[in-house]
Formats: sequence, structure tokens, C-alpha cells
Amino acid sequence: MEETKIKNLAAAAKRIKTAIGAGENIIVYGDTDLDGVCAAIMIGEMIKNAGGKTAAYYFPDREKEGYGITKTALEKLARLAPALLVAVDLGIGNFEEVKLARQAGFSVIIVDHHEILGGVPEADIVIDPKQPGDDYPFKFLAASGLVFKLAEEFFGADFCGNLRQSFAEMAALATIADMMPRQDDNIEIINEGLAALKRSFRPGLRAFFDTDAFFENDSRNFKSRLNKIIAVLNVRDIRNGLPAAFELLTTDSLEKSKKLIREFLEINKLRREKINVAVAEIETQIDKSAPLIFCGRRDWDLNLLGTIASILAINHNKPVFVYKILNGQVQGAARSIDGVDSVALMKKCSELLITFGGHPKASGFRAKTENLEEFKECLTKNLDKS
Ligand SMILES: [Mn+2]
Repeated sequence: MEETKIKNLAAAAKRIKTAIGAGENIIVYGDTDLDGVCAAIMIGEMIKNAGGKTAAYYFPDREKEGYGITKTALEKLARLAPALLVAVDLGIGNFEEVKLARQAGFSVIIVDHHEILGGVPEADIVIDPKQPGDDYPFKFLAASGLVFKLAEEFFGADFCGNLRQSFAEMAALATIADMMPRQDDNIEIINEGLAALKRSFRPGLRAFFDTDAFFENDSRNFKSRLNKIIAVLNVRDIRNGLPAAFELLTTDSLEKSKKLIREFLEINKLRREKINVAVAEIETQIDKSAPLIFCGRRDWDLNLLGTIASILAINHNKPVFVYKILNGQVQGAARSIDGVDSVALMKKCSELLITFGGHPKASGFRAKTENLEEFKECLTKNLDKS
């Protein structure tokens, strides 16, 4: 019997090869978190290794344009159409934007691992193990894990040696950073990737081990070192349209890598201070009798909301919804606890939201400010029921 494969993996590999062969413009579109960045890098390296070229990388600035495939992005990328747009670690909730993209002349491949919201967008090819009709037994690969599987399909027997190692290390880092369950395929990816990471050829990773000061206060334990690397790579700053981690993981200069790492350590220190201030501020105002924590501010940094929510969810063992107030809208992050699926919960209140999506324990949303009170009530009411 033939082994069950992730749905559309073969179709996507073939479509990308066709695009390379025909010299089509290929755009790699990724989320700005480490999973999105690693997945995008792997797609780019896949194209390069097959003799092709990536016409553009695009990472939406969550602060300015929101999460996912955005209208702003499509306007900026329109000059490249017709083109193949490969979206990684996002897209599964972008019903309208995918339609617009195709009208504008883009072929769209979505490689995502987030929860399916009632259906999938009308893209040319959708890979998401959670979509209907996907019989692959393991459903919890990171987006980078999916791209690793796609690379296996794409390269076939040529996927070995240094090439395979350089993909495995990315997939492992992303799987850990995205906090995917350490089961089945993920264990294999993590084991293979971490072994590769220790002798990485990538200057951006080598530099961590070559920067004497980097691990100085940590134990020599590889796990704690790894967590420190991931914390640094998770710096979400976007410069010149590219996430900081993308710059580090793709540079060919060891010197530049070391300089970037020192910069990221500084940024991280400031981040941590801001997070502590925000958490302390929220904790003074928590209604202890409420089944959830729900609050927002205008001056919070959007990139920090997920971490703030995670800390609060752990400290108080309640689902947490925190948001930044923008103009007439809010953008927020949700973190949940065992037994409460934040995506399913928001689905029950979806008429009050502009958009939402993610994983049961880690998700995001956008809403009009005028609907916030009602959204909170709806969440509370449905939580009480469950
Ligand atoms: Mn992800």
C-alpha cells in the first residue's frame, strides 16, 4: 500500500517546479514569526537549489497592515503579476484576499497549519493537514515542518547531505519556537534538525556558538542554549520589509551575524522590560471572578501581545484576550488553557469579529472597537456553557 501523504504536497512541488522552469515570477510570502520566517527561507532555498529565483519575499508588518495575506501587500506586489505567490504559515483564513490575489493575476499556493474556519480559501493549491480530505494522520506539524515535507517531495532522492541538514535545522527551530507538540513527525524533525544545528553551515547560526559572550551566563546544557537562540530569533522587528531573523538566517557573513546577534540581545532586553510592565499593569486590574482575562490598550506593542497573553494565561489559568487599540479597530492575541479551544470559542462570536484564526491555544483576532463589549460578553457566555 502506498504511504499516505499530506494532501496536495505533490501538486505544490510540481507547481513550483513548473514556475521555475517557465521563469515565472515567484513571490514567497511568510508570517513574521520564526515559523513563518524559517518556512519562507526554506521555500526560497528550494527555488534557488532548483536553479530558480525568488522575485520577492514579503512579510506583512502586523502593526501596520495586520496578519495574513493583506490588501496592502497585494497592492505592493501587483507590479509583479502575473506571478506565483507561495504563502507560508498564513493564508488559511484569507478568503477575500485570496480571491483578490487571483483576480490580480496571482496563482496562490497556501502552506498553512492553522485551524480551518469552515472551509478553505479558493487558492490554486492548499496544504493544511487540518483541511477536509487530508488523510495524513499527523496534524500538528509547524508550517516549517510542512515545508520540510514539501522539500522531501520536491527534491526526492536528491534531498540528502548538506541540503537536507540545512532544511532540517530550520524546521526544528521553527517547530520548537511554534510550540508544536513533541510527537510523531515533530520528534523526528527536532532530532534530525538539532543534530544538524550543532554543526550548521549557516553563518547566522554558527555565530551563536562562535560568540563567546552569548552563552556566558547559561549552563552548558544544549537545551538552555537552544531556548536562548530561539528567544533571540523571535525578535519580530521588521527592517527594510524583512524580519530581523530573516536577515540573520540568510546572511553569508559571520561578522554581520555576530553584530546582528548583539543588536537582537539589546532589543530583547527592552522587550522583556515592556512585557513585565504590561503584565504587572494588567494584573492589578484583573477581575478575579471573571472566567477570562480581556483587556487592551492603545500604547502596547503589537508584537508583544502573544507573550503577554501567554504569561497571564499561565499565571491565572484562564483564557486571555489582549489587544492593541488602533483606529476604530483592535488587533489582539488570545492564549488559552487546557480544555478551552480559543478558535472554536471565537467561532461562536465570529459575527462580532473582522477576522480571527490560529491554534486552539494560541490565536489572534481583529474587531471593530464598537463590538468589543459585546465580544467580551459573547466569550464569557460561551465559556460558562462549556
Ligand atoms: Mn506557525
